Amino acid sequence: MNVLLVNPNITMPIAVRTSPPLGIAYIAAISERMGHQVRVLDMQVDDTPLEQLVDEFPPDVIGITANTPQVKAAWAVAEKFKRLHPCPIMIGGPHPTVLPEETLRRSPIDVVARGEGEATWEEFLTVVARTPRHNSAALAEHLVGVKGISFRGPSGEFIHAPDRPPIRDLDSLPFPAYHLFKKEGYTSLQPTLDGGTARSFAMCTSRGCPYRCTYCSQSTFPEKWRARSVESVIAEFRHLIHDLGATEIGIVDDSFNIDRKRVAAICDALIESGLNTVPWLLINGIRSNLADRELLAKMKAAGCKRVAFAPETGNEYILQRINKKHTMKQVREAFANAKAVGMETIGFFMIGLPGDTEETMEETIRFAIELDPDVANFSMTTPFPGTILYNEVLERGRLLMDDWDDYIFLEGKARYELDVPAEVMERKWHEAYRRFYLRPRRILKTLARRSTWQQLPRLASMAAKLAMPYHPAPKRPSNVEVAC
Ligand code: B12
Ligand code: SF4
Repeated sequence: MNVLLVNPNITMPIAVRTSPPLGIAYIAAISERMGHQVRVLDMQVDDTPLEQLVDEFPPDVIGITANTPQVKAAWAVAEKFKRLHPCPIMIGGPHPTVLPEETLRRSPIDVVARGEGEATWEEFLTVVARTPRHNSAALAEHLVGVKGISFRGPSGEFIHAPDRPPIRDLDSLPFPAYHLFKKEGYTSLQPTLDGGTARSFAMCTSRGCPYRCTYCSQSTFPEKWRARSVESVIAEFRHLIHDLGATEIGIVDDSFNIDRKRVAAICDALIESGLNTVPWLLINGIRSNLADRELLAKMKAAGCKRVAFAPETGNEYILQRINKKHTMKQVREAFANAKAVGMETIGFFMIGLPGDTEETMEETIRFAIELDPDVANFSMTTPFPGTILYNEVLERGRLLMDDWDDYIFLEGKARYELDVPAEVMERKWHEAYRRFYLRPRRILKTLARRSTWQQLPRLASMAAKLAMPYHPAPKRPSNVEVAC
């Protein structure tokens, strides 16, 4: 069959094209392993008109991925495909996993894959291959028994099959099919720090997260943490570097360092095999409570150039409220350890967490300045559907977003009101960036980086926005009932 996989476009306040999306790359690899012809349309870097695409490659089946801000674009692209070239469509990703009925109601998409998608997709392709074309009743009939999906039954009712258990043996998965993506569309993973020229790939060495932070969408995916073997991870490093010419690798695991021995063994193997010459970055925060100096030194020797930690807040009480399970002391030690071994650091902070007041947000800003990472990222706390925070806001707060398109947290707009007014969160967000980046020492440090000059227009526009005095946005109506 002709299998088409789509990453819908999304409008971000700044360009974040980095490496090919990993979820779709895995789904593509599964399709190829089954012997199908596969084409990937990453609409974030590829503007091939859909009419031209279906002429060149008429799909027998389409798979679409969607996080929350992408979901409306996903519905729109599905509509268009159903008009141009009707065929069965399955969607997966963090948003439809949490709200499958919404997608079935608001789009012509036939099936939602909830959670990890590889095995579900494999079974779906088998079902599609044996179902007569344009026969949706037969498709629904054949889908009975497939785990981890939601779809409509014969009389339009929603059917939610039981969850699919997490994939136990991650080594059994093929490597992501990066050869199907347009390499020239992607930049360095962290262009603000590295310029835009690296050939970058994302890699996932383990899946799942045993923590349950109240604001995090991963807490809606399997709790069980599973890891690939050291051999499998090294084989993928080798493949990315030798076959695909990777000059940078970004590890996206949710909990990369929860098994210290495994990380040490991966590092030893990278050093022994000489693969430690290509830099790798931890683009998702690793656990601060498990980042001892010895381990970080080994990671540095194995090629790890930069590590991210997620202190989130500078207040112990808020840390407990969000169930972060680390302390500020552990965060201080983690940053000190990383700096001591010569690694660059990124700190993820959140403004407007539940329980935050003007004073605690001030503590967060001061903590960021004290830790002084190479990059501090201040996110406006955004309640994603399915999270504990989302439910708390619906119960006793006010959502300030009209649409799923608004679920982007790179901008300084408050997303909800719970304990403090939106204006205060927005002012503190602006202040956080201004006070962190516009310190004389920090300005000199930024000017000394080569990437600053390579990324000058982007940085200048960001700096101009942040240097402007803060003006509160006009008051917005509450939309608690209709989140989108
Ligand atoms: C790396 C990453 C990024 C990178 C992306 C780089 C890249 N090359 O893709 C960057 C930094 C650009 C980024 C940006 C954003 N991200 Co991000 N990101 C991640 C991260 C850490 C890893 C993603 C990943 O590769 N996962 C591994 C793959 C294998 O998993 P997967 O994508 O979920 O795919 C599996 C299933 O979902 C399913 N599936 C997915 N698609 C499909 C399709 C079909 C047909 C099927 C059958 C199955 C299926 O099967 C896949 C394989 O099992 C995740 C956290 C996480 N652990 O997933 C957050 C995460 C996806 N990001 C998130 C968010 C919010 C964003 C932003 C919106 C943040 C913002 N700034 O506002 C932007 C959106 C940017 C965009 N363009 O879409 C949230 C999404 C929450 C939600 N409800 O939508 C997550 C879950 C983080 C979190 N814990 O909250 N992100
Ligand atoms: S924020 Fe990190 S540690 Fe917390 S649940 Fe999400 S992935 Fe796990």
